[in-house]
Amino acid sequence: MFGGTPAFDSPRHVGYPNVGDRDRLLMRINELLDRRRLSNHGPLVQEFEASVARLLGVKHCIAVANGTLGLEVAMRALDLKGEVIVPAFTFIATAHALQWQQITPVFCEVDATHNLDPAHVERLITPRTTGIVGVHLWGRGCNVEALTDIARRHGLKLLFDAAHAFACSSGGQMIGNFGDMEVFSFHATKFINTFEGGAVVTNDDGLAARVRRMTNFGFADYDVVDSVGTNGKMSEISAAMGLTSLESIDEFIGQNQVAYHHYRQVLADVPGLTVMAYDTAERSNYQYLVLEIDETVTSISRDHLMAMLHAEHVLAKRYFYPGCHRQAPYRTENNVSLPFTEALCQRVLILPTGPSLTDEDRLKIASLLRLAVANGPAVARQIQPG
Ligand code: T4K
Repeated sequence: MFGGTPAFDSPRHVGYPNVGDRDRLLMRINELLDRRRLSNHGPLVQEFEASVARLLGVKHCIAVANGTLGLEVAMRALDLKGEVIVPAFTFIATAHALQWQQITPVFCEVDATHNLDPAHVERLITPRTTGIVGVHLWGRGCNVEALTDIARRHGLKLLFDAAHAFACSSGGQMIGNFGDMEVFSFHATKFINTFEGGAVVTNDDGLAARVRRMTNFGFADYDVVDSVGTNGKMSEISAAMGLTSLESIDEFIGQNQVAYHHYRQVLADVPGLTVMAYDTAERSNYQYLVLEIDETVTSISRDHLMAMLHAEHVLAKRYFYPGCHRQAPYRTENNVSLPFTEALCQRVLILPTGPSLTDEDRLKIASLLRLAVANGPAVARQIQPG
């Protein structure tokens, strides 16, 4: 940033993928090639679905092509329409999945947990509201109890976007068992990945049957179509990756946990930076290192810190800036004001994680942040506006 060479000679990413045992993966790929069964609910997808259901203790798992499609299909299976309440602080896919089906996303505040604020949810309910979509952000469970109670009292459907929360628990129960349905993402950057992929899980037999049919063009039988459907199927090669990833799940969690605690330790003395905590009473996948920056202490903004890190090839991300309600498709002239979310969007920074990041890398990233905070105004002056 000051004219020297960057601190890292190659980029350090948020979401560098976990890959399990390569030989096991290649063996599965060779076998599926020999079988010539590449898609259409083949043996690997069936095995993957059974493994996910077993791990979560949930009755049904339907593997899908990606998490966004899983959300769309789940919303349709639940017959959501009109207005649906959704957090503004989430990946844009949560909102798009509604809008894509002409359902109006009604953006709601999150609270200090970064998850839906139940009191605000209740205030947003109108006669047009048909459901609530909670997001277990960063793998930390929503206030499931309060949301379930609100949904029950108002006769609303309750869906959870659990894209971040695979292998996490809430109130001691595995995420996947809450609401009417939950949807996971197995995108490359997720804790368990299938290259691209996702899963809809539920304990409701009827909903599971609907989702399965919808993801297979509405086929009820060999050549009988009884409803409108789409192609949401996961491929065999994706399931091969998923099954291989699942075999290393304990290793992935262990590595993430070690990295998380190391980050906490090396960042502890940097004033104004708080590392988001995971509840030790719950199961967590420790996939995200979420920093909150208090600019009144650091005297350098989150954006300037991020620009400094980028200049040093540390590709930190400001998820989910500026909030879904402020992205072009959802921005209106009388934009809804969500002050807590908007403030959060100014102070959150996600640091690189993943298997390739070493102790030395984390130490170096912490020193860069320490240096920038100690020299806030000078560093900020060095950064081009915008
Ligand atoms: N709901 C929530 C709450 C979500 O967070 C997401 C997805 C969804 C729903 C939808 O699920 P999917 O339809 O995606 O299954 C990423 C991911 O693309 C997205 O899946 C994820 N959330 C979101 C939070 O993050 P970007 O645009 O921030 O990052 P991306 O994909 O460019 O990857 C980040 C970094 O990871 C890259 O700079 C490089 C590294 N990377 C990425 C890929 C794909 C690799 O090293 N290798 C790779 O193969 O969206």
